Parts: sequence; structure tokens; C-alpha cells
Amino acid sequence: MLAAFSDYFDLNRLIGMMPNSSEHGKEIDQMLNFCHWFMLILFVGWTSYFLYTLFRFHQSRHPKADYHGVRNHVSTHIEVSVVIIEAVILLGFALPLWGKRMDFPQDEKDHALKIRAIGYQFGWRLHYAGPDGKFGRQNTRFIKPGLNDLGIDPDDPDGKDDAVVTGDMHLVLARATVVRVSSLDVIHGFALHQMRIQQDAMPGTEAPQWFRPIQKGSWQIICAQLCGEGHSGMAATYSVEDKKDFDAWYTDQRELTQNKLKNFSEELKKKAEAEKAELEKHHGAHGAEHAEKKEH
Ligand SMILES: [Cu+2]
Repeated sequence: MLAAFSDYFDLNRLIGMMPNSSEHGKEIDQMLNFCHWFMLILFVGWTSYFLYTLFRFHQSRHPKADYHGVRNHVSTHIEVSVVIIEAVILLGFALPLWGKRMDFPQDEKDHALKIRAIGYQFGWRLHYAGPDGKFGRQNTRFIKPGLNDLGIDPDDPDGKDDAVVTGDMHLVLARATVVRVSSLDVIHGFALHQMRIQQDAMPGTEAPQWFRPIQKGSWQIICAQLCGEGHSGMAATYSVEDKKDFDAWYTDQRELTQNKLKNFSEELKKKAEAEKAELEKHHGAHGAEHAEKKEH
């Protein structure tokens, strides 16, 4: 019934909501449409009542104040009805819908496209787990701006097929997808309006967002929380494409990332060797000094 209602009286479209492009989005739209209608009715109802009271209880009609006020219970009944309807929306629709969001067959879940989205001032970095479905181990001591922004351990085999991309997320049509949302600094908001996905990005947490894109296209990733002076420039892009196009793109991204990691790893080795040489030199000098003292 709700579905038929939504199709004929679509307030979402009227107020300019982007068309939905994800599998679970239709149900969210139906609920949003219902809420929009409910709010419209409340708005018209309360506003008319307000205007009515301005007229009905105007000073010219009631020069003397009535200290008893309202004597019937109509307003109480209306208030209670509104609370009940809102409770039904929340408990009967919103929460079950939220619970259904991870409803993918286990097999699909195991082979889902796994991405981490990390917000920072001001942009998004996307860490792809790659075909093995495992994210490379990370450590803050491996962070190197430009070469290894996310501090991936270059020696971890799980990271060998990973890719890190800045500001451009690619997805596969019809494939179960999970984006784990987090942040490097302040609270950001990860919003894919066409996928009906929105999640606050908080430092120190990872919030998994499951969905399945059902339409090809290119759109914007929006930061949905005012996160600083560069917030408006934080827009990134995302697109949904066929597996073949995605695979071609991913192969390039993985190579770029792995080359950077290789350079980083070599830098790390050189640094370690230099440090070792320095230490030996120091030890050598110290030893000589010691010998000199002994002679005296
Ligand atoms: Cu932001």
C-alpha cells in the first residue's frame, strides 16, 4: 500500500531529491515520502490552528482574559496521536529497515567489494582491500605523506593487492559493497545521496555501510558535516560501472599504490642502513677514545 502511495504522490521528487540508484533505496524513499507527507500535514494543521487562535482569541473579542483556558481535551488527543504515529514510523519502519541493511546472502558478503573511506581536512581517501578481501596492516610509523598516506605496512602480504585512491571511488554494478567509514581528524559525513547512504565519519571508529548499486553513473561524494573552512571544497566523485571497466581501473590504481609502497619500503631500508652505519661509526669513535684513555 505504502509503495503504491509513494509512486502516485511523490513528495521526494517535488522537493528535488536525487533519484535512487541502490537496491535498498526504494524502501528508504517510501519511508521518507511518508514522513514528508506527515510533516506537511502537521505543518498545515498547526499553522491553520495558530491562525485560527489569533482570530478567535483576539483582544477585541476578549477584552478580559479568561483564566480557565481550554476546557476540552481535543489538543491532548491530537498530541497523543502524533506521538503514536511517530513511534510507529520509528519502531515499525525505520528500525526494521535499518536491520535489513545487512541482508545479503553469506556468499555475497564474503565476496563483497570492501572499501575503507577515510575523511580528512579536506578530502576523502579510499582504501580498497583488493581481490583477497583483506586490508593491509597499518601502523602510524609507516605514514609518509604522498607515498604512504594511510601507513600501510609494506611487508604485509594482505596489503600487496590493496589500492589507495584520493577523491575518486569506483564501484561495481550489482555487486554487494561495504564501505567502512572513518576519519583522520574531525567528524566528517560520508554521503552518497544516489545510494541512499549517509554515515558520520568519526576518528577511531569504523562504521560499515552495506549497499548494492543498481544503476551505472557518476556522482559526487558529499561531506555531510560542517568540518572546517574547506568543507565546501571537500567534494569527491564516485561512479558505478561494469566489472570489466572497474577491473581495468583497479589494475592501474593497484600498480600506482604498490609502486609508491615499494619506493617507501626502499626509503625505509636506506634509512635503517644509514642509521646502522651512523651507530657503528659512533661506536668505533667511542672505542678508540676508550683505548686512548687506557694508554695513559
Ligand atoms: Cu568534511
